[in-house]
Amino acid sequence: MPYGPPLLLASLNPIAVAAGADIPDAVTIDDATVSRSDLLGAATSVAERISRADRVAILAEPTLRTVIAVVGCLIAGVTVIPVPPDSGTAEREHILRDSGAQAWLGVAPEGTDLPVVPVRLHARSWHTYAEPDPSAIAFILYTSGTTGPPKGVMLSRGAIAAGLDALADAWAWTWKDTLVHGLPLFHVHGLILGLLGPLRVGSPVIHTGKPTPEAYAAAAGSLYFGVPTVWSRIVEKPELAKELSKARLLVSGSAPLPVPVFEKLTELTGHAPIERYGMSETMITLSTRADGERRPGWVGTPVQGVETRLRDEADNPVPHDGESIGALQVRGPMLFAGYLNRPDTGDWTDDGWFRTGDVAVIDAENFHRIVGRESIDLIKSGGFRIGAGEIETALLGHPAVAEVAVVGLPDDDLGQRIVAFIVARDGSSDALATELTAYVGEQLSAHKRPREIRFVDTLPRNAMGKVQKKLLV
Ligand code: MLC
Ligand code: AMP
Repeated sequence: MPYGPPLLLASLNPIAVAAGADIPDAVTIDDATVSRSDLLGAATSVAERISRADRVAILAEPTLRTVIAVVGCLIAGVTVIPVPPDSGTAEREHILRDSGAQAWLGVAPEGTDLPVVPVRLHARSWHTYAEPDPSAIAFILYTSGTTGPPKGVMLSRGAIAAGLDALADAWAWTWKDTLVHGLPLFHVHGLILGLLGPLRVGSPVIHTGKPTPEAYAAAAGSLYFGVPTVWSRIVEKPELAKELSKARLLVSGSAPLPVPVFEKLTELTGHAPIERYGMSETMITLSTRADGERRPGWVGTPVQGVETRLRDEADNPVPHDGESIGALQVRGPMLFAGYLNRPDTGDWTDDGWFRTGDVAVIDAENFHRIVGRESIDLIKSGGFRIGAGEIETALLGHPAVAEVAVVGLPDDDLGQRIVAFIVARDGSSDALATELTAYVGEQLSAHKRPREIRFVDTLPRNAMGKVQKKLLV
């Protein structure tokens, strides 16, 4: 019973849903399961309420209400701005101001100035809407750059459809799968792949709330998504990891999967994990395949429709010889439509390739290995992308902080952990470190809090006065 495009959420095709008594349930989340019919009815009721809006903000808690709100917007053609539920005041205000969100849909944070449109779980409507144009922007996802506040990545419906179809092809993902994950619903991984993917392909999805080893083992799915931190926590609990041997495919992405974790997972589950590489800006462009080689430390070949190339510092081609390192550039139908309000960020080449900011190696079989990031100021911690500049700006807002430099240091669990080197104005103390950590959480969001604060007398600077972060890492 395959579903097909042209609808972005093909498995919610109203005719198929009305006809299909044997269609599997759509989404299990927050201990509630919703059928495709109930999801379509509730989301269409949301669509009726908001169809005159252009852009709405959704506090992206992992709940049924969030799912219904997102689907309602996609039915009505209203752009969604997912807001991290734990975002602090500065980050949330920036997202709302920059995006021009007109209302909160569903739950709203206390003290908001915007109107709040409720999402009623039991309301139903069977009105039908025309499918919006593929160029319409479905989501504006806020993601960190090296400096400044997060930028709004505009993803069109057409890009999302192309990106999901490429993954269905690479992973042989069909409606017969059951996807399991517990990732946040405000980034590409958890939201676009992990929620829209199943709603396009037609496979049920079980969201576990948090991506714990216990919840993954208990969920009994066929397809699992996780960031490397999730997989490394799973292999530390061999009895739980073994439960995943019943699955078809384990997929890792958002950050480098350490080779020992790849090997341990293979040993415990009998499945060599699929690794795939992507960005908020590009969705997933590289992946190993369900029917192909899986090589520890490598992220596979370009997915359907994607081309890649390597460039050196003088913009000359770098050979694809499995050893030479170059800046990775990509192009393909799943790329974003630009950063909102920032037309000239210089991330595109004149001939239309996107500069990923990652450095990579490509071999003769077109297999890719991600070597690292060009900038020391982009940190990946637990799969979250975090700009050092954003945390530094937040910390400089605290009266006790004279100077600060934030870096990512290697961490077995998180890949990198955020460490802030601080020159304090009036002496340092453990209490001040705790206060500063909490202060970042109040301004930004929980995962942007430094894990460690190191008080120093001075920061290493070059002759120009610029902090030399390489000396700190
Ligand atoms: C965390 N804690 C802190 C702290 N940081 N306490 C004090 N100071 C700090 N700095 C607390 C937490 O609040 C929590 O407390 C406890 O420590 C454990 O925190 P943790 O180690 O962060 O674990 P957890 O909260 O479980 O988070 C790990 C994780 C999370 C893997 C679940 O990092 C995660 O969801 N990552 C997914 C990121 C993601 O989806 N990225 C995709 C981007 S899209 P308590 O009390 O709450 O237990 C993308 C494109 C692509 O990259 O390619 O996919
Ligand atoms: P984000 O914008 O949060 O999507 O982060 C994108 C960044 O995550 C990329 O530019 C890479 O640096 C990193 N990344 C994503 N997937 C992988 C992977 N499989 N291996 C290594 N790095 C990855």
